[in-house]
Amino acid sequence: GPLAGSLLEIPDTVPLCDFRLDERHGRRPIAESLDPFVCGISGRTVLVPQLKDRVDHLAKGLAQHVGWVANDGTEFDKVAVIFAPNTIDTLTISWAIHRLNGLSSPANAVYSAEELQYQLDISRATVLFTVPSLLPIALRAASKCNLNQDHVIICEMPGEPQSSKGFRTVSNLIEQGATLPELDVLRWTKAQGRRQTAFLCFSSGTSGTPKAVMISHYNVIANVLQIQLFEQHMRDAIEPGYRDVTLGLMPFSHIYGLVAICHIAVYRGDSIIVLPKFVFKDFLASIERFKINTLSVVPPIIITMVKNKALCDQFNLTSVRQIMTGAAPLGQETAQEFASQYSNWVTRQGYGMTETATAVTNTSPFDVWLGSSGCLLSGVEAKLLSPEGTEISAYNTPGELLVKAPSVVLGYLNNPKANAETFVDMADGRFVKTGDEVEFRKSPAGNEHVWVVDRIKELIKVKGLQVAPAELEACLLEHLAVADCAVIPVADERAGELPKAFVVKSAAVATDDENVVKQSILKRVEKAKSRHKWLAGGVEFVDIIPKSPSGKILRRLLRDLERERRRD
Ligand code: 4UW
Repeated sequence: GPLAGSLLEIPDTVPLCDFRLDERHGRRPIAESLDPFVCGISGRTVLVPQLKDRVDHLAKGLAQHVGWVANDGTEFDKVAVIFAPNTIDTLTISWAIHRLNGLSSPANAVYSAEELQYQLDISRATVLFTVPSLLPIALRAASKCNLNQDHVIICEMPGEPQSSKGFRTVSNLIEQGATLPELDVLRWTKAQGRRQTAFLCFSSGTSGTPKAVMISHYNVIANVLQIQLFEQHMRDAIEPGYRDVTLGLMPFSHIYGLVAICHIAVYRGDSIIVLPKFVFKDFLASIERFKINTLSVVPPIIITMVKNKALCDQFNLTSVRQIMTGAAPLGQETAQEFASQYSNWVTRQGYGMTETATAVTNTSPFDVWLGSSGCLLSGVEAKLLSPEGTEISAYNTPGELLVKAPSVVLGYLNNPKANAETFVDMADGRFVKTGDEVEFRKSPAGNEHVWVVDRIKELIKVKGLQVAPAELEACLLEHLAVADCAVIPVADERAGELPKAFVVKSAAVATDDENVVKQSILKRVEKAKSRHKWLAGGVEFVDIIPKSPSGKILRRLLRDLERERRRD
C-alpha cells in the first residue's frame, strides 16, 4: 500500500553538520546548485557551497574566539544558546557548533530576560548568539548568569543595524575563520554517535517546569529519514525531481521548525523561505512572491485563513500543493471548513513532540482523513495504556500513547526524576510517555490512524507553543497577594488554549478590591514572561486549591470543572 516502507539503516556516526552537505560520510551530498535557505524579506539566498563554507569558517572563528577545542569529547562543556528569530544563518550557527562537537540550544525569540536566563542556566551555556534588536534582553540575561560579554555574538538580521558596538558578529567570525587551518573531520564510533547530543531544546514534558531535552544527532537523522520514507511516494507521484519550496515560519527554536521543516528540507534539497515572524499579509505575499508549494503551520494560522478568505483571495496562492499542521489539535470541523475552501490543497496533519525529535505520525495525501493526526511513521512502535496501566488493543478506545522509536530522545539533562517518570523501560524496550490521550481508528481506506482526543499531561499549548503550568504557578507564588494557586488551560477559538489561574489570596493582602489585586497579579506575569504565557484565560479567586493526599495540585479536576462550567 501507499504507506508501506521500512527503515533500512539510520547512520549513527554522522554529525548533522555533514549530513547530506558533505561527502565525507559516504552519502551523496545534495547538489551544489541548490539554495536551501532563502531570506523571505531580502530574497538573499544561501547556496550549498556557501553554506558549507560558512559552517566551516564559523566553526573555526568561533573555536578561536571563545577558546573551544574542536572535536574533543567534552560535549557538555561547549553549549551555545541561539536567541534569535528565524534567519538564513540560524542553522549555519548550529552546525558550526556541531562541527566543534558542541551543543546548540535554541531559544524562542519572544523570551523575556528571565526566561532566557533560565535556559542559559539549565543548559550551562557559555556562548550566546543573538540579533541586534534582542541584544538588551540577551545582555540582561547573560549578566545574571555570569556569561562572558565577549561570548555574546551578533547574528545579522535584515532590517536591523548590521553591527552592535563592541560585539563580534557572525560575519566577523566567518572572516576570521576563513584564514585559519582546516579542522579535523569529526569521527565518532557507532556507540558514541548514538549518544552525541546535538540540541538542547526545552520542554516541560508531562509535568513540572521546562527541562533541557537532549536530542542526539542520531535522533534528528532518524526522524528525517522516517519522514522522508513516508513522503517519498507522494513526491514521486507529483513528478520526478520534485522539490518543495517550503515556508520557514515556524520558529527554528522549536522542534517542529528545527527538524520537520529545516533538517528534512536540507536533506532533500528543498528550499526554505525564511520568515522571522507571523504577519498575515506578509505571509500571504511571501507565498505569492516565492511560489511556495508547501506550507507548514499551526492551527491558529489555519483558523486565520478560514476567517479571512477574502484577504487570502487577493493573493495568488496557486503555487501551494499542500499544507501541514501540527503542534496542537486541529478541530475536525475547522479542518473540514478549511479543506473545502482550499480544495486543491492537500490538508495534512502531523503529531509529535520534542521528546520524539518531532514526528510520530504524518498524513498520506492518498488517505487524508480530516481531524486525524495521520498514521504512524515506520520505525515507530506504539502502545496505548489505560489509566490502570493495562494495554488497550481495540480500535476507537482512548488511552495514553507510549512511543518507541529511533527518534525518542536521550532524556532530560541532569534530571533523573523526570527521566524515570517519562522514559520507561518495558519488556519490549524503552518507551516515552506522551501524556496524550489518543485513539486508533481505522480509516475508510483501511489504514490505522491516530486521533489525538485529549491531553492528560499538565502542558498548555498556546498557538502551538508550550506553556508549563508549574512555571506560571512559581511566578505567581512570588507575588505577596498569592497564598496558593493553580494554572490550567481554557479553550480559545484562536489560540487553541489560554492559561487561566485559580488564586487563593493571602491574608496579608492590603486591599479588599479584588480587581486591584488581579491587575497586580496579571502585571507580574506580564513583566516576567513572554506574551503567550500571559494569563489571557483570566484569574479567578478561590478559597482552596484541590490537592491529592500527597499535595499534588489536581489540575485535571480543575480543568474538567472549568470545561463543564463553560459548556453550561
Ligand atoms: N494534535 C494534537 C497534533 C499535535 C498535538 C503536537 O512542543 P512539543 O514538544 O512538540 C510539538 C511538535 C509538533 C509537531 C510534531 C510532528 C509534526 O509532524 C509536526 O508537523 C506538523 C509538528 O509541538 O509539544 C508536544 C505536544 O503538543 C501536542 C501534544 O500534546 C504533544 O504531546 N501536539 N502535535 N497534531 N496535539
